[in-house]
Amino acid sequence: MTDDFTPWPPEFAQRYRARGYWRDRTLGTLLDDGVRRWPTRTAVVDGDRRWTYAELNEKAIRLAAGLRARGIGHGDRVLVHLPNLAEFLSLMFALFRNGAIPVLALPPHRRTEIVHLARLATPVAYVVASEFRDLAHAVPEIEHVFVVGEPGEFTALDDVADEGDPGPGPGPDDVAVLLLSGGTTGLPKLIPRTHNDYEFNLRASAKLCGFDSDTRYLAALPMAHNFPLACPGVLGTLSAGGTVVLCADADPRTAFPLIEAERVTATALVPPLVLVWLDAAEESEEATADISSLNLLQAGGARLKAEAARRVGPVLDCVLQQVYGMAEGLLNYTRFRDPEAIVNETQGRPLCMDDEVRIVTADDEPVPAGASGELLVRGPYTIRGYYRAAEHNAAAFTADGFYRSGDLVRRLPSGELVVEGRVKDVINRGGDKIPVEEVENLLLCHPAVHDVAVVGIPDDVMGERSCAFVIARGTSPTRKELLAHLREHGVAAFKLPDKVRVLKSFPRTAVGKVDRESLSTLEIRS
Ligand code: J2J
Repeated sequence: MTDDFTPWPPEFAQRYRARGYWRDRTLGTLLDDGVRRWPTRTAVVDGDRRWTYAELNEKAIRLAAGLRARGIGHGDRVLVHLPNLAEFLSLMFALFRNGAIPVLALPPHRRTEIVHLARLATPVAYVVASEFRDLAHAVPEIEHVFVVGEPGEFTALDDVADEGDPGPGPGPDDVAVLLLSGGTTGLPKLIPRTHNDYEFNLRASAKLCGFDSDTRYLAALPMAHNFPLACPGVLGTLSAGGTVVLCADADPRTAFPLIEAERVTATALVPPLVLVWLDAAEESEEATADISSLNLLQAGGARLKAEAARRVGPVLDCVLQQVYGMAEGLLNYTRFRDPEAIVNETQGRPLCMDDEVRIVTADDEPVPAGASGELLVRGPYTIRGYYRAAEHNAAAFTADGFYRSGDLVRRLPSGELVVEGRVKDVINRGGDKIPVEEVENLLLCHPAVHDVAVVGIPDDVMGERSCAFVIARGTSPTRKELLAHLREHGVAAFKLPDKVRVLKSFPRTAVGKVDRESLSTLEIRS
């Protein structure tokens, strides 16, 4: 694995062990406490299916054995493309035990993303929900296709489960999961998280958030994302002996009745959904379900406006926690005891004392106290390199191992961070990250597009929406044509430009680059 993964230097690894961050446990053992102490307690609720800890564990072990019987084991990659289904969890624990590495595609991903992930990770198996199982035809090089639900011409995941030995399993410094980066320029990168670092990530997060065996966590966001997966998310909940309640989507009409029925205590949302929940709770006071069991609402993935933050307590009658995180590692949380102004107006402070955060100028010099600059970070759960990306890593990390987040932040004297913008070419559309270059390259393949710049435009609800500025080749293309073109390539719907504007030429910066900032203001003024 060493070509694919950049380990922490030995002196750091030693320190992280000595301080108790790394416990040399693998994620497969995470369920063990629950199984030992509360075998009959409910681990996961998915519609009318309820699995106890013992059942979830047994399913995971049988699946791990079945995968091994098919030759899938330690170090192999398995591309996982599932919405919030209970099988997502049995599969994750099966892979954690068996040593094969889940590569977590997001549910909205389509052909372009799946083909890219397959090329990058060279998986031996694709586990896909029946609703998008046809995508398997786009990646014929993947040997096994396992389907959750109606398998059609493929194998049902249920049929993989087997008696037998799940195999020796991985070591604690092995890669446990490959997460998708939302933070990088160009094509999406894969983020190798080890058992040791991810176990710390979710354990420390669960502790900070007070998760215990009474926690009933609603997975409203797709679990394939780091935030609902491990911050503390579903894995943090299961490590604490709580119950995970799966939600097909985060619409209040789906989520509120579930909160009432399952007495949900905690959940995580992106800011646009916080607004939707606030409006739903305010508008239909009588008709709405009783969501009084909800104690904690985490908001993260994009900047939550202070006005929205202030409404959460009074309207939803729960505690708000802002989470500024990244799949690459660093997590910042506001704390329960923080004054209201901190909770409403900042994105919190680092999870761990050994998260080393530097805020720097474009020349990598530290900014004066309180000034804004790019956040660089290293620490016990922040990666030292992307997977199979040597060239990109040289730019994305400093020589001494700090990850360049691309985020512009400033630090308050009290230590909290405020996210003010970014230096990377990514549009944050309400928490969904749009890699600008990827979309531009697809649009450039359209015959009527001579040149294109995809730019983020400020938006009250989403934070940002995307606008494609196009210089036409011949007749100007319409938005409809361009969207049809992108759909034909099969890209996640959140990457489709919200607007298209045709220009004669692009404004340029002094060095001749496309001036994205003036494009953005051009659209605001129009
Ligand atoms: C502003 N920008 C934010 C916030 C993330 C918890 C929460 C979020 C993510 C996540 C995550 C933000 N305010 N509160 O993995 O565990 C932007 C930043 C950051 C990028 C990372 C978690 N919270 N962001 O969103 O890997 O730009 O992770 O660098 O998808 O989202 O995106 P991603």
